[in-house]
Amino acid sequence: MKDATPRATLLSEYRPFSHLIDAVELDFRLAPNATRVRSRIAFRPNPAGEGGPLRLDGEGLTLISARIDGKDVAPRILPGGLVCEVPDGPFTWEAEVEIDPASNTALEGLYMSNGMYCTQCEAEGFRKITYYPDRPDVMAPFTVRIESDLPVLLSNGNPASREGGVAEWHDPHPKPAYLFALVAGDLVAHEDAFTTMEGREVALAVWVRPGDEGKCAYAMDALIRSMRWDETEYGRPYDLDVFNIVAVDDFNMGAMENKGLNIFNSRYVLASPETATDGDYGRIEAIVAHEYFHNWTGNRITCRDWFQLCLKEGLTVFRDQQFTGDMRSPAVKRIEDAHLLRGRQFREDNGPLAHPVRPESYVEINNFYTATVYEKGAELIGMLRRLVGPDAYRRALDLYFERHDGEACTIEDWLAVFEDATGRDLAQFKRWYSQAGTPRLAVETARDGNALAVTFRQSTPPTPGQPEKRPVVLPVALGAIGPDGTELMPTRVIEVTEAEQTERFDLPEGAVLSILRDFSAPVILTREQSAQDRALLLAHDTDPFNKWEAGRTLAKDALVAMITDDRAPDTAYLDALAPVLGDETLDPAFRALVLAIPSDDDLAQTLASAGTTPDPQRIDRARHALIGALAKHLEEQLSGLYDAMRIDGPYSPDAGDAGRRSLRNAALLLLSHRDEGARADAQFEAADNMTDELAALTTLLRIDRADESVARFHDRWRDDRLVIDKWFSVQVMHAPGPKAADVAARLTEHPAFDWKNPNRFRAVMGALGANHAGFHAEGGTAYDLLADWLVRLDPVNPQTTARMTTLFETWPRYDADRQALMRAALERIGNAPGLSRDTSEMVSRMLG
Ligand code: 0A1
Ligand code: ZN
Repeated sequence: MKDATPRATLLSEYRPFSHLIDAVELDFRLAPNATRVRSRIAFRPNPAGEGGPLRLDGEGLTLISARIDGKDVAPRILPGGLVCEVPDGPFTWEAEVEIDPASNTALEGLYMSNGMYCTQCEAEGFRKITYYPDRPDVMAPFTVRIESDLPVLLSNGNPASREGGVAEWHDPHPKPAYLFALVAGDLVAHEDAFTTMEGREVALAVWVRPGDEGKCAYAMDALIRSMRWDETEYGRPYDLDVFNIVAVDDFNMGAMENKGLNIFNSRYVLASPETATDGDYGRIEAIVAHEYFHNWTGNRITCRDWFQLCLKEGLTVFRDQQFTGDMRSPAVKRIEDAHLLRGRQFREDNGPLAHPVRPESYVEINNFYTATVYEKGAELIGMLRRLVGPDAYRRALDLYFERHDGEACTIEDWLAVFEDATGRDLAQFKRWYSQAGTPRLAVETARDGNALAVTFRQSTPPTPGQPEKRPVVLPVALGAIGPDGTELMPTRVIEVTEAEQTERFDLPEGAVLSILRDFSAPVILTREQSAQDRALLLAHDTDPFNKWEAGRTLAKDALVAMITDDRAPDTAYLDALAPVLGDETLDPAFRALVLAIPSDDDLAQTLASAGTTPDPQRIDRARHALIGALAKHLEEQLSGLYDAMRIDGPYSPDAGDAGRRSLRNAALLLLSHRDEGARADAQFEAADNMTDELAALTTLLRIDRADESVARFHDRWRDDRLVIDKWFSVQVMHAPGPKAADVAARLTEHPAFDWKNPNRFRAVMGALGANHAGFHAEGGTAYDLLADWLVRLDPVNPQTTARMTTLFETWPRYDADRQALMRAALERIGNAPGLSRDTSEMVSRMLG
């Protein structure tokens, strides 16, 4: 349990809990300001524990009564919980507490959103509901009784009874408290059913507020496909008679995998063609799958302690990535994931917040739901799979499920199943879990008679608390293309394990190596390569990731030369792009990715890691100039694509149509630099779906001709909260740099700016952070605006505040003036009276 003064929790200090729990019964009498929670818990001593009194976690609870084996007791109440002397053997603990869900703006524990009760218990929210050992290694079956006048009363597991205003639920699967959930509200269901491979009939429901029931079909479809996929790909059937999903408007994160009762941020459930973009549909599919897959990777097998978070998150992200790849295009998915990893995780890994995939210390665990734990964690699973092969991977997973079902596990347990299933020693691989930072992989080639000698040098820069790094295991997938474009060497995987290692390949003069195919390891690859060789790979690489990567690197090289040497846009790059865009054998979604220009933040990161201080204004200008040049150079082709990719007929969110729209809308954006927005104006008027409507609006914002459309969009969608989030967001995200802070400040005065709603807050402030030229505009007004709002939000919602402070994490990249301004903003947040533990940990880590 925690003290009032923040103190770090250490992995090395893990001790098993003193007791085990055989059964938990909870009884809720719901009332907005005075909910009563009665608990009855059957404890017995844990043979692996160290004895001593019973210590239960609890926060913000009013204890009404406590009894042991029916006799009143008077536990000692401490800041983070209570301590009570208990019998040596088994005993029953009973307590009644009162809590105030209506005043719970932090959205952890039991809270209210639009008149509905809901819970969020991961990571340590259950202690705000009742006194309990709120740690993932204490697992128990739960029975829950809910008393309320509200028509829909839900909890985990299977429904046991429903009479009058009382519902009872029973969850037979032992679970940790962080998977507890309760929902009560005036909700309507979109229902369906699923029969598992074992023949179990499962009733499925997506619960939403009345009026939203027409927007649930896609989430339900994604759920059914996820259930089937987990059976066919991992042999994992569902294990209860019901599976419920609830959409809630006020939610700190994306969604939560509570056993049998997933709770979602409504933006990841609700979709209709008119209101959701292709991107929204894709995210709904992925997140529904992610939460569902947690049923086995997270719930049936959970984490021993929060340091092991990547055990469930890395694996579940990897599984949802595989799922999306199977549902859509594996190549496009891999590019998108690698791109996201570089944008978010490399940014984290190369700044003051760098931490290992399995951290060893935290003050507030909620601050460690990071891109490193999730996305880099998933990369580690992908590397393991690549190293052992898909068949051995499947055997190892079968062993994992068989050996550890019902347990709370560690990374050691996870690696042991791979060692046992494959006979492979993973001692060196394990460094990936403990060593922070992004490895650099430098590659040099030399002729050696008939062979090509390829030397790999790996190194990882120091990160906070880790000055020295050791070599890691890098699966490097590579192949080679001949000067005429034919493949000379199909993909093979080299294991780079040494700091320096040379491999020889029998390849003729002129062969062009394609290295790190499929982005086979999460590293920064550095390599001298001519623009000509890159153009050859862009035209002919058989590996889609490296084909895309070649174009990307050409674009970056062109941009870097424009930024640092004031060069004109490189026509070689523009010429190399044309044949790919026109290649009709290529998936339009892939072509759209090739056409995307690296973002300002990506360029800033590229410059910084090459030792150049990024200048946000110059980056912005160069990017604009390249876009202008591209539009001019390829105008005819883009115009042809814009027409050819048009879809006649009703909207479908499937990958094929979505790909066509993404290519068409990428062309639209470029063409707006030639037609002054004429096509975008027309598209904005004619669009019958949100993807095209929003793309048109964004395009008009980018060329600063959107005033009228912005007003029209608002009038059209004023009653749809999720669309209005988009309205807030795009205006800030695409405002011209110097205006962004003003636009954001003006929007915070809009009557619809409900800043206590995390989605709305992020729509404005997250967008400000994402507008690179705007956030880093001269004078620091954007930094100040964000700092003001974070200081205001912190007492209301510490978790969201702490997450949003990461917009400042890149401060060390910039010039002395900006560094000083960003640090001053952080210091101001850090000095706010009564600052939460969440935010103060983030600020102090960033300031070092
Ligand atoms: N486990 C969820 C995400 C989640 C994590 C933390 C939360 O509160 C601190 C809430 C949700 C997932 O991976 O989807
Ligand atoms: Zn997850």
